[in-house]
Amino acid sequence: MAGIKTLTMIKPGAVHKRHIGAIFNMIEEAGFRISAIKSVKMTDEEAEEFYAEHKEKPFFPELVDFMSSGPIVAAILLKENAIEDFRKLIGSTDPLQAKEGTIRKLFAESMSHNAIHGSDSDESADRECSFFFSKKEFLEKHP
Ligand code: FUP
Repeated sequence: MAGIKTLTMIKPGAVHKRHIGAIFNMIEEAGFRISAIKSVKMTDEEAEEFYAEHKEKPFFPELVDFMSSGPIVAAILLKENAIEDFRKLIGSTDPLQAKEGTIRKLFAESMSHNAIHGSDSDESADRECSFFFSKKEFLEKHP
């Protein structure tokens, strides 16, 4: 069975533009429960670790610079079929390709400054949730 949790980050550009409330409103309206939430400013090293799978990509330095340029809001979200449903809600990585009404279509500035992150698999969700939160900081199940 597909897992019920995913990890999101509201990225520095969207935080700076004061879109936190509007984005979490869309997330809750779409049926996700916010199981844990925090605001942190990542160091370069932390951003490198979070995005380690992209280390060899040409966009990696820009991605790391951007993700450590200001605070982000990290949250664990719970819903049946969380990974797939959340990726539908946020839309394509490139906002030009993202469907109308998706979070990236509404709030992203560009491919690299794309407003929001969503885990791409249950394995990534486990790793990413543990990256930001200790086990006692979040629920694994709907209350
Ligand atoms: P996504 O899972 O939709 O966040 O997309 P990816 O894992 O492919 O990309 C991770 C991050 O790298 C995204 F936030 C955007 C950035 N990226 C670029 O800046 N340029 C690219 O060509 C691809 C991804």
